[in-house]
Amino acid sequence: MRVPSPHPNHNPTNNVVNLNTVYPLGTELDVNYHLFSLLTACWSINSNCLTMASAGPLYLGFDLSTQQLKGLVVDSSLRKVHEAKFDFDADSQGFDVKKGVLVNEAEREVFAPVAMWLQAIDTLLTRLKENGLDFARIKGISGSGMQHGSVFWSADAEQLLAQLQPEKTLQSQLDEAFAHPFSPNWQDASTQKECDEFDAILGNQSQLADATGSKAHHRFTGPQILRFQRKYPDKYLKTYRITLVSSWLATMFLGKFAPFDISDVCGMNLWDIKAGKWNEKLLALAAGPSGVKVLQKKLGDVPEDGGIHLGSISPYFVKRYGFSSDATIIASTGDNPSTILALPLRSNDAMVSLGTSTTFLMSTSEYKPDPATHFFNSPTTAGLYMFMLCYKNGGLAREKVRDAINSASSNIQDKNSWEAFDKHLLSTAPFAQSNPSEPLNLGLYFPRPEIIPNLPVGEWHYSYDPETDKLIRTNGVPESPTQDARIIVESQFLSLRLRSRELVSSPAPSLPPQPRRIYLVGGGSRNSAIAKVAGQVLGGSEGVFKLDVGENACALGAAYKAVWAIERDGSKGETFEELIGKRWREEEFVEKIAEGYDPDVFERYGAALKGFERMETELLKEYQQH
Ligand code: XUL
Repeated sequence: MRVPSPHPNHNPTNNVVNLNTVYPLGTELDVNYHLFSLLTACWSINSNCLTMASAGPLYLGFDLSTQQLKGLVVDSSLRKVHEAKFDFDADSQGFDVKKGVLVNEAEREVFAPVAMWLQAIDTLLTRLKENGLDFARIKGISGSGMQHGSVFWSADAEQLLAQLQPEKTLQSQLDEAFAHPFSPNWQDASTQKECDEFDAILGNQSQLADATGSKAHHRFTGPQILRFQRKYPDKYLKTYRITLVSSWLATMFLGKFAPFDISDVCGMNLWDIKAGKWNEKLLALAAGPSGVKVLQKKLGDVPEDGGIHLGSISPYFVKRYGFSSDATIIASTGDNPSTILALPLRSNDAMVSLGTSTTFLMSTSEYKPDPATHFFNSPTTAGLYMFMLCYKNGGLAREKVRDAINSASSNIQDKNSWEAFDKHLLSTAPFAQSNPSEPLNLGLYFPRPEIIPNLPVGEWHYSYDPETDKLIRTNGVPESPTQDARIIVESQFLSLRLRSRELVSSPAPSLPPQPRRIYLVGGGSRNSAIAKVAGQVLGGSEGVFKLDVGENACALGAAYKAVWAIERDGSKGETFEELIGKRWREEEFVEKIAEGYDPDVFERYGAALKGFERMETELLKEYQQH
């Protein structure tokens, strides 16, 4: 059981030390940060200070995602100083991957060659060196790995890692380090049978979600291990250790096996979050004939502290790239937990990633698991959890409506323009109501099979009267495709509101429960019309903000985690939110792009939730019968 943080709701913003202010005696200042602020100021006034400032510590965050390995370096003041990437499709040699993975359609398997990631590490570090990075200044290294993916290491691995010769590449020396050359990817869908067994073993999906934070999912590591040990019994026996992608990264830099991270371990369907230990029944299921003890040994321990210092960097990197031998390896976490570390996200703040798919992330002290959602331990702060909703349909579904609007108009030259979509999104009344006494228009638009709710490809429309609770199936919105712009965006945000409403609290005594701030990331975050509707549906008492870090959120979160782990004041139990909150320069990193909470319209969307939920339930029943 993790000990709750003393300050889970600590307000970290507006806490940056002002160099022109005389602080009263006894004011608690972060000494390290203060020093580096002074150095930075000094650097701009007097170039003689340059050597001093440029000798400060640096922190390296990796992001090993489906399509690339990225490395990003920040200083103690969270300023980005270097960045490089290795794109698997474009840069790898000898691997015939598409979008970073290999696919076996017949079994719905998706996996990545681990050797390709080894190639990526050496090339990426070479690029950072060419970029001018002085590796000797790196004090801490952490990483972000795509969640759920597993790596199966052989019994020779640790010896091979310990004997790495700096004049040779990792790829050329670690051939024998893996019991299986591939890592199952989060897009893999080969484990339906295993998921059914996971969902059943504790009783039902809700009980599995209560214990592990999620019902069984194809991509989760427990069902993947179960399938692996059945499909490859010999390789399973030869597997000495299993890591996640995140702990694989930490292992590589540590030169010996790194434990799972306290947050990423929750993406396995094996870890009992409340009890803070492995669930024996689930382990026994995944382990098969060789038994729980054998699997537990392959999995290793899970330290509670997300900022744990795992040890010094492997000599390979010291000799080959010039890292200092005391550069410390910090536990790496999953890409979604890492994303919430790209800013000092407070309890009751929400992050919405508007990419090809949609992800909703919240930091919360409430643990309220449900089969439709995910809970993970916070990657840094005991007593906090990360709540996650993961949709398959997002940007692509909106693009489909955009394309229909653009094709219907002969005046639109640029068929990829969002101008007409945005215009109709804002000029159409909420629910495309012609007047407030008419029923509301609701719809679901799924060009890809959806997880939340579990429905096939399709588009469905309903009208709903909140006064009478009457829900009727319709053929579409009155004016299609223009009004679809409003209905699809409302639909996507209504689904988020429905599923997060039990978690949000009142940001102020006079306000209804809602997030305090909504941070948008990903491609869709550039669209201020979508941001406006996000605020209307979801609220956001302080507004809707765009986190302007491009594709860097995960790597940045990893680098910030390293800053916190090394520079935190252990004697005071300084939390990630406290330390990063003090150093984060809000005006540089985020931009307010919409007002957020609007009382009248917020209430109208609230009244529609019952109809929205009924629409989903009706469709779920209809499709379960098929
Ligand atoms: C989350 C998930 C993906 C991966 C890859 O459950 O499967 O977001 O983490 O990004």
